[in-house]
Amino acid sequence: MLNRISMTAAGLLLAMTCAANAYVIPVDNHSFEAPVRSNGGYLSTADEAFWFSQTAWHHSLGYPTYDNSSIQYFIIYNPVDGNFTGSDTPNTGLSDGSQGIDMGGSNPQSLWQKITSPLGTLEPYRDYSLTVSIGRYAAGNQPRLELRLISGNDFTGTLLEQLVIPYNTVANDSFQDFTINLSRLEALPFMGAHQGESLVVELYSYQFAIPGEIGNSAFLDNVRLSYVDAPEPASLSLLALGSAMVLRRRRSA
Ligand SMILES: [Ca+2]
Ligand SMILES: [Ca+2]
Repeated sequence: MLNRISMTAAGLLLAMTCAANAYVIPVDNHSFEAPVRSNGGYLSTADEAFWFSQTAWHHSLGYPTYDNSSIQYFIIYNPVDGNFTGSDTPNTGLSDGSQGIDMGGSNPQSLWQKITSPLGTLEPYRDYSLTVSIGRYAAGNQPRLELRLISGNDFTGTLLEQLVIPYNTVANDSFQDFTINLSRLEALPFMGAHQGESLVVELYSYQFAIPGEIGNSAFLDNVRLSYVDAPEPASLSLLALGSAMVLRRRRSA
């Protein structure tokens, strides 16, 4: 009896030591709290030097992040109460911190922002997870958005997974987290040609681009990327061995 219990425990312990570990992949300025803006403040052309220093950020116009003609923009913004209830100082109304991204423009076109922080490389046996907080202004409409996880060492990269957030999915004057999950099984078909390529996060907005969808700027905040290490084949063998030990002891009981 004692032997049966100890053998079962050993099998369970072996299985447990193969359990997955979660890792956070740092994203530069992921909550857009720097540089600090006053209430209602946003980056302007005077801050271009800041944007040009942010090599991890790539705007659809080829500008680092800010287009001084305001046709398209991706600006760090400190909202006011008129944007979100409670977002004047002390900014209790936002999803994370005091600032986020106002992504929009004045032209009927879509725009994108890519983040290459660096975010590490695409590797097998990992379950990836990307989460972004999306806000809808109090008196506004949330444009159709797409979150994308891409592998590639240039802008032509390969789309691994994406999430479409339809027009006005987010409730008025509120925030909602949206998550893309790329499981190891979904990732495996990309491994032959794309393993080891850089990971890229893309934020895509259909600002004014879809007839009938009268959008305002998108408000984005708190970009989070992580992965869970899944067992590799060698570990899977150990896991199977552990399970087999448990099963064998149960059968012989
Ligand atoms: Ca923030
Ligand atoms: Ca504020």
